[in-house]
Amino acid sequence: MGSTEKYYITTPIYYPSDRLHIGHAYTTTIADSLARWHRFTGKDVLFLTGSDEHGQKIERAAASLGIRPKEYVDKIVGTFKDLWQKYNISYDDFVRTTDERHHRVVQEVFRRIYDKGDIYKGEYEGWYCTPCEAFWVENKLEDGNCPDCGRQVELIKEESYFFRLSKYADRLLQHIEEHPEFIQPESRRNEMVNFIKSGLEDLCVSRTTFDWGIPVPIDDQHVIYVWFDALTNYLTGAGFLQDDIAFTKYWPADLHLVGKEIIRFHTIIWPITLMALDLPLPKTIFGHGWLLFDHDKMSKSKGNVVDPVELANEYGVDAVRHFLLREISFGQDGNFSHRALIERINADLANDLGNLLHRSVAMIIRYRDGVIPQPHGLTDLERDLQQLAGSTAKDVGRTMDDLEVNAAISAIWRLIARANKYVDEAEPWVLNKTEQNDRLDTVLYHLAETLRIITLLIKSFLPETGEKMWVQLGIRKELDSCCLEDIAWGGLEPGTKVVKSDPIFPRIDLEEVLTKSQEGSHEVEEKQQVGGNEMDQAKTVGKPQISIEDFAKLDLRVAEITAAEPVSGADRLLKLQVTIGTEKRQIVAGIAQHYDPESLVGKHIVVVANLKPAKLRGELSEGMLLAASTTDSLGLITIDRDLPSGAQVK
Ligand code: ME8
Repeated sequence: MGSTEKYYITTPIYYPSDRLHIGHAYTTTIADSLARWHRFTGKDVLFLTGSDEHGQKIERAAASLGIRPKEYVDKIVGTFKDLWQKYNISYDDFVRTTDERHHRVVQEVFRRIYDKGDIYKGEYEGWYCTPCEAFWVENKLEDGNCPDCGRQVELIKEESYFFRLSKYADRLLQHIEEHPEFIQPESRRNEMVNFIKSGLEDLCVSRTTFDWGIPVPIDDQHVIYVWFDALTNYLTGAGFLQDDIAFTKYWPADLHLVGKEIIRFHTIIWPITLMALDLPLPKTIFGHGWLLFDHDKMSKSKGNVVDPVELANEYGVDAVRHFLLREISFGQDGNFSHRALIERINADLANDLGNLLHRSVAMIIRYRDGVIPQPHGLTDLERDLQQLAGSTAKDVGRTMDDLEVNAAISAIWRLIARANKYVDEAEPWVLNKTEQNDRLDTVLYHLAETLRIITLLIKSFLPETGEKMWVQLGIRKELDSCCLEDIAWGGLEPGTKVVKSDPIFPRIDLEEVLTKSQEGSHEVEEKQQVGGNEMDQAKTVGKPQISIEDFAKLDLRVAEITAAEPVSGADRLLKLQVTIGTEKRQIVAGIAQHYDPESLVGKHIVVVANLKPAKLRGELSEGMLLAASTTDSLGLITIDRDLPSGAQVK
């Protein structure tokens, strides 16, 4: 009994001083993926988030609207919960610092430390940054402003209770030295060690000049300092003084995930509070980097705050989650832009993952009536794929343990890329045409089984996508009931019937979206000038030379093939539906003997877009695709980067 390993993970509790932005969603999505992954590996997870509702900042925000603080926070906290629901954040508990249970814990913590003699009464005279709710001594200010946020500080002078941080400085340094995993990443550990070595002042832990806070239990003229109150939420959420069994099980926390600007509070005030209470310290405090907007810090005053709700409504929750998890090297600052988001969606989700699923399911339907066949003998191709599927699961486990979330996603995408390559190498359409039935069975099974494993790996990061993929694979067992052991190769039962659905991630027309948005107005189309000298030296291979003006008459464009089918009665022709930017066209091409229609969908090819339309075997052809050919072979001209359809070829 009780042998299940536990994992206790927390996010910061956010200030309800405003609506949350994409930066808050960043921290919470990472924490959610870690929580989901650890549950998947069989651990008993406690995932905590919440809201930090007291303090001068909130009191002022409410006053500016002429309402009481509680009324104000109640409204905003509702928007937090809606946001987390939208982002499928699987938190187990949400602590509001205005909760009665928390109130009791904070007062008791204060009382115990006071009784021990580590909190004493004095007078504070110094600086205070209200946006950060932080005290500063004069010599730490930068140009007279808050060194953390650069904003104006206020001089305050009031009676206060002080917490003897200085008494614990050496013990804390020793703990940091002996536990390299305690503060991560390493750069932040070094910063904190230097900070502590420069000398810790005792900390003011009460205020008297406003009253929106938890009263000091021994002196109701004072309210408890908001950070002392807020940090204690991690004890409240674990059941401290309320549920001894839960608390014994979950404490200490395994991971406090926070942004780098609040690592100081978490690695100095918080561990010293726990030392004063004789409680064990959390295993790891990770201070991640900031998400910037177009390389600039997001802030309300700059008007560049990205709303996570609008983003999810526009692109889908998993598209945004994927971007946040994959794009930013965990621990470092990262950048958000609409262009980067759309490029990720198109490249990773629509192209790599979406196409793999779509064409695999389509081929199983087309060649095997939708029934996943029994595999037969293996070739090196299958052995390679199976081996990569196995090592990917291990890589994801290792990188998640090392808190390298973006590396975990990259590992999954390497498997997706390998599976796409496997389709091209195994050429199921050729196997079908040449009736190599056993081999086709093996290939189709391997595709479906790889997709099953990808689904199990992906579901911690992109939960809605995982569900959609599971439905298409037709697997009966509930996805939610699957665990790490189910990842072993061969779990997919032959005979399972797949279900055809729409593509899970339609491509987004980047140029269209960008020209609509403000960001797009900065994007000036680059016109490349080809120097005359270079052209003079051009040699022609078989045809007479042409001028650059002759060449410029051709409107060559990137087109995406969205559907392909044979033309009845014409064994050399395929009828392709393509998109060129926003325009849909039909092109008839003589490539049927070289390409199976199924293998073409999703490809980005080059077409002559201004060729006069013509009819071929009664079918309208509005353009011509470019291909290289010899007498017995033909290859389409494709694009080696992810460029949107409609892009000019010149
Ligand atoms: O600091 N990029 O709350 P807060 C990445 N109440 N993460 C960001 C971000 C950005 N641009 N902006 C915000 C507080 N965050 C206190 C915490 S905990 C006991 C008390 C995330 O509402 C990041 O996790 O200001 C950061 O630490 C947190 O939101 C700050 O949220």
